[in-house]
Amino acid sequence: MSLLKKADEVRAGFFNTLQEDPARVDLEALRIEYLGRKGKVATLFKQMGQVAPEERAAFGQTLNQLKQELTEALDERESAAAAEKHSTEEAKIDLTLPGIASPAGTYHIITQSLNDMIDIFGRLGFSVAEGPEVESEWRNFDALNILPDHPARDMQDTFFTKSGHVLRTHTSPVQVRLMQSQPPPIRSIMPGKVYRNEAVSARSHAMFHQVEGLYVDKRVTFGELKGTLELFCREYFDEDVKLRFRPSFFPFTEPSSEVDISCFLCHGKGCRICKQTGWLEILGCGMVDPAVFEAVGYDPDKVTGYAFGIGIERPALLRYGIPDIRMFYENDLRFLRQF
Ligand code: 2U9
Repeated sequence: MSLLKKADEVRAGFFNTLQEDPARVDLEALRIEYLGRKGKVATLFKQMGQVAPEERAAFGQTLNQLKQELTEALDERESAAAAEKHSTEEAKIDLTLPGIASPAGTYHIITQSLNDMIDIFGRLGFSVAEGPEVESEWRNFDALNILPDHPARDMQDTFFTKSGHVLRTHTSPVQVRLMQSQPPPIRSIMPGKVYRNEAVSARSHAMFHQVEGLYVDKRVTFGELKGTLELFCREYFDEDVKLRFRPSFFPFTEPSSEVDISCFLCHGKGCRICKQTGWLEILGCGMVDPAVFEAVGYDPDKVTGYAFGIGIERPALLRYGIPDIRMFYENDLRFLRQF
C-alpha cells in the first residue's frame, strides 16, 4: 500500500473514532494513539525513507498537514468538552436556594440586659455616664458617707490595690465624679462592672454588673422615684408587675428602701423561685443623703435627689432560669448561643 494511502487511512480511522459518542471518546488516549511519540503519525514519518526521493518533499508536506489537522481537531474537541463540563457544573448551581449564612456573633446576655435597661431609662430622660473601675477610696466610700469604720471598707469585703485604690464596689463613684464636674440638674444612669471580695459560688461572684441611677434637681421627690421605678419594672420585667417598697438603710440615702417586685414567673402566686412568697427582691433606692451633696460641693438646702441601684445578674438568672451565676463568665458557647 502506498504511504499516501496509509496516511488517508490514518486520517479516516482518527475521524471515525472522534465521531463516536462524545461522552465515550477518550481524547487523551486518542492523542497518544495518533499523535504520541510512538503513535500512528510518528510511524508514518519514520517510513519517509521508503519514499522515492523526488516524492519525499510532497509526502512530508502531506504528513505535516495530517499532523496539524489531527492536532487542531483534538484541541477543538478538548476545549468544547471543557466548556461543556463547565456549563453543566454551572447548571448544577440552583440560584433559588437560600445562601449560606456566615456565622454571626451575638451580644453577651449581660450586655443585652444592660442595653435593655439603658434603652428604657433613655426613654425616661436619663443619659449614660461611665467611669473607671479602679477608684479612689474617697470617691468609692467617703464621698458616699460610708465612714472609715464601715465593714464594707474591710479587706474581706473590698479589693484594694497596692497604690491604695479600690476596685469600685458599686458604680456610685461615677455619680460623684459627675456631680463634682457639673452643676445640677443631673439625670443619669451608670452601668458597669463592680467588684466585691467574696467567695465565688453559684449565687455570688467577685465581679458583677449593676446599673445605678441618679436624679438631682430642685424639689425632686420620693414620689417621682416610685413612679420612675414602677415604669422601669413594667417595661423590663412584666406589664402587670407590682412593686413593694420596704424601709431599709444605706449610708448614702435617707430615707432608703429596698424594692420587691411581684414574682414575674408565678405572678405572685408563689413558686420555687420566689420561695413561695410571691415577691422578688430586685433593687435598692432612696433620697440622696445631704452628706453626699456636701461632699461633692452641692448645697443640700437647694437641691434634693433620688438614687437607685439594680444588679444585672440576679434578674437575668431569674428571668432565664439559669442555675449558676458562674455560667455567665465561663464563655461556653453552648450556653451563650441560647440568648
Ligand atoms: C450617689 C448617691 C446614692 C445608689 C443606690 C442602692 C440603693 C442599692 C444595690 C442594688 C443591687 C446594689 O447591685 S446591688 O447589689 N444598690 O440598693 N444603690 S441606692 O445610691 C446612690 C448612688 C450614688 C451619689
